[in-house]
Amino acid sequence: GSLMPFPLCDMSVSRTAVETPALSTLKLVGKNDISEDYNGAYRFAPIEEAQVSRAMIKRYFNIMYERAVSDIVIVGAGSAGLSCAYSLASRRPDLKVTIIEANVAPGGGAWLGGQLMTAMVIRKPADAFLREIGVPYEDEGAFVVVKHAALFTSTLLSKVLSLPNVVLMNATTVEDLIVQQDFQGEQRVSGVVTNWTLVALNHDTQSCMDPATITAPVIVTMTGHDGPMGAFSAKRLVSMGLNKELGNMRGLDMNRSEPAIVNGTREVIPGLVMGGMELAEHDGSNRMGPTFGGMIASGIKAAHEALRMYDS
Ligand code: AHZ
Repeated sequence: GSLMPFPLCDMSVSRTAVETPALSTLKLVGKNDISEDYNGAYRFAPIEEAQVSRAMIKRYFNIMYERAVSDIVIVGAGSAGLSCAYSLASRRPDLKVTIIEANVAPGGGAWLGGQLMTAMVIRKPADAFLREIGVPYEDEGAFVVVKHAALFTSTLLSKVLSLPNVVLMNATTVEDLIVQQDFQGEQRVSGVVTNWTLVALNHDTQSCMDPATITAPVIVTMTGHDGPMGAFSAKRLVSMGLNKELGNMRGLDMNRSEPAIVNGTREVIPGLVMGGMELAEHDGSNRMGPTFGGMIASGIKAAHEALRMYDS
């Protein structure tokens, strides 16, 4: 039989013309075709396989097409990147905020507290952010405790993804930075080079699997401390000669580390804001271990920086 067309849907990001069959050809689902009867008569609306594929394909590629030019790109959806995304996109619904996350699962290291334990510690005054997004906690004086880090991360993620101006492309790696020279000869980061992570992981086994690009006037990099994926931009700035050397993350000192990361979150080279634990590798500041107020506040500071740059 001929395919049933997909229903027309409200696509807030569709600027591309997607061929959608005329409404008149829609096979309408009658009341009798479906049933939510749990006594053995549950019936789904009829569907054809291609409808499912097309429902995903047209959205995914519409998004890639539309976000090839974004307003602000955030690299890394850990606690810092997600806090930045929420602060930015909730305050500025006019901006196209695009998050690129290498992993399938967004959230970075924020699904657990320390040593695979579940509670998440957040020092004051960063607890204000928990009230803003509606995450309950226990007050222990100088800090608060969320009963499970996953409650923080899943709530924040759902708030971020609910914002109509946010796009999250997970399983997608930033492989390089676009660096252009302006009229004064100054080098400026003006975009990111992307590939599907599974492709990026296979550059040694397959030849020439070229990437795509996303350009934006402001890039925020929050890829975490060094590891298999982390500190991406901090390391690339050094290998490109835009920074002499990595500062390298220092040993743990909660009291020095958290304010250093928050107050140091800034435009490290034109067009590029760096924050979260990636900044510890860039600046050579301490790590803080399993306390997340610094990541939240660094994300908020990065949002302020990004807006200042965008609006200037
Ligand atoms: O997958 C990475 C993670 O989700 C992602 N990422 C890294 N490189 C990427 C690339 N392209 C796209 N090239 C990339 N995505 O970035 C995310 C970083 O999240 P994270 O949780 O690792 O970093 P964060 O700075 O948001 O939070 C750090 C949390 C830490 S580490 C620490 C310590 O070691 O003492 N303490 C805290 C609170």
